[in-house]
Amino acid sequence: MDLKTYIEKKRFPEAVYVTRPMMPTETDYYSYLSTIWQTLWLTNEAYWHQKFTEALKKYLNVPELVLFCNGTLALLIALKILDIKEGEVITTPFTFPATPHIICWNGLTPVFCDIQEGGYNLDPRKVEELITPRTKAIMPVHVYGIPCDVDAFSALSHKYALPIIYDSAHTFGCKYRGHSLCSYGDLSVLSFHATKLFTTAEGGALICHKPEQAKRAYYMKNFGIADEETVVGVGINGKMNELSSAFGFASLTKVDEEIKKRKEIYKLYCEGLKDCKGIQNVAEPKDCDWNYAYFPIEVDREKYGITRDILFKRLRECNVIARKYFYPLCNRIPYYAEREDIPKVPTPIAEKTAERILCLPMYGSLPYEHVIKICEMIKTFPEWCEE
Ligand code: T4K
Repeated sequence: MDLKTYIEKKRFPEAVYVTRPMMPTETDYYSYLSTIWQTLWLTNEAYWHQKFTEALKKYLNVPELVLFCNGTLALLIALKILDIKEGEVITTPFTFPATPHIICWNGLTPVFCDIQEGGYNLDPRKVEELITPRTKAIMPVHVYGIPCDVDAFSALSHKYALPIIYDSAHTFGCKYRGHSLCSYGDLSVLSFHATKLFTTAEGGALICHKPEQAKRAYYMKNFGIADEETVVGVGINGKMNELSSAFGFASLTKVDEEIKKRKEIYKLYCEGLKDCKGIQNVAEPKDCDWNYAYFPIEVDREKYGITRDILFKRLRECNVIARKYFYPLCNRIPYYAEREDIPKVPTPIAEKTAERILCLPMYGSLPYEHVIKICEMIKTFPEWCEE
């Protein structure tokens, strides 16, 4: 059999995407929508916004939570409420571009620091080496919902009096040492985008500990308006609407079940790939109730026989839409690479990881047979795929 015949034989008839959203039941959602039709309140912190905020606070067990129309605006405002006028924010290049972008939107300079060896998160020891009087904050990302070294970042925060803002976009449902992962740090931001484990189509939330910070964030996401005749400062429109809030409220009861299903899929992948030389998957993080939001693998070309990019291409040909989260690295994006004021810090671990990473399909409704077939494909590709 030649490669073409092999692919034709193996190909899924329909695309198997990297993720699919967890939807509320139609009955729940439609019944909740009737409130919107009755009241004609579509946005501006109405009924579902309030219900959803309270339900989320309870589910996540966090003191203060402010809803947003997406995670990026929540990140933008998180930095904004700290009132940093100029300087640098140390962050990771191994993230979605939203992370460094919002540092720039705040008029600040991102400094990209390398990630941990054998991990995906910002390395606190390397961060410490980059701290200077220009450093104003640290913004780590809990990549794939894997907890950052929160103790080390907290120690840095105390030692240098620097706020820690976690990009917790991937962490919904993760608990670390018994607490929601998004409750760590000074400020923390969740994303509820359609590709996330828990979604409101577009959406996000800022988690903080101080009521006055929540209040500032609330004003800032609402044009700086405090009441009909009072504008307390410059704001933006970052509000979540009623349709999204009701969607989130209706989905909340399904999250734990979704995580359970993903855990089974995680186990199936681990079993299916365990004897596959050169393919390494992520171990469950310690002290963590994980959310299994992603299933990243790393491809070691020497041991596996073909590169990540060839594997990616072959999977595409077979209708498996795996994704290179996160390639290219943010410090390789021309805008950042060419900005002369951004220190050119070597990030060899992140470089290596970005060349090897591939996220396989992972979502609760992914059929087990698909997982088994994808594992078989990955195991047998090197025999069939010349570079
Ligand atoms: N920080 C981090 C670390 C992040 O990962 C993100 C977002 C943010 C901050 C910003 O948060 P938000 O402002 O977005 O709330 C996606 C998302 O657009 C992005 O939200 C996410 N990270 C990033 C990791 O992934 P794409 O370009 O991969 O999305 P797309 O449209 O290619 O979708 C991927 C797959 O998901 C599709 O192949 C099929 C499935 N899908 C997607 C959509 C939109 C669906 O089944 N239904 C859908 O409606 O960026």
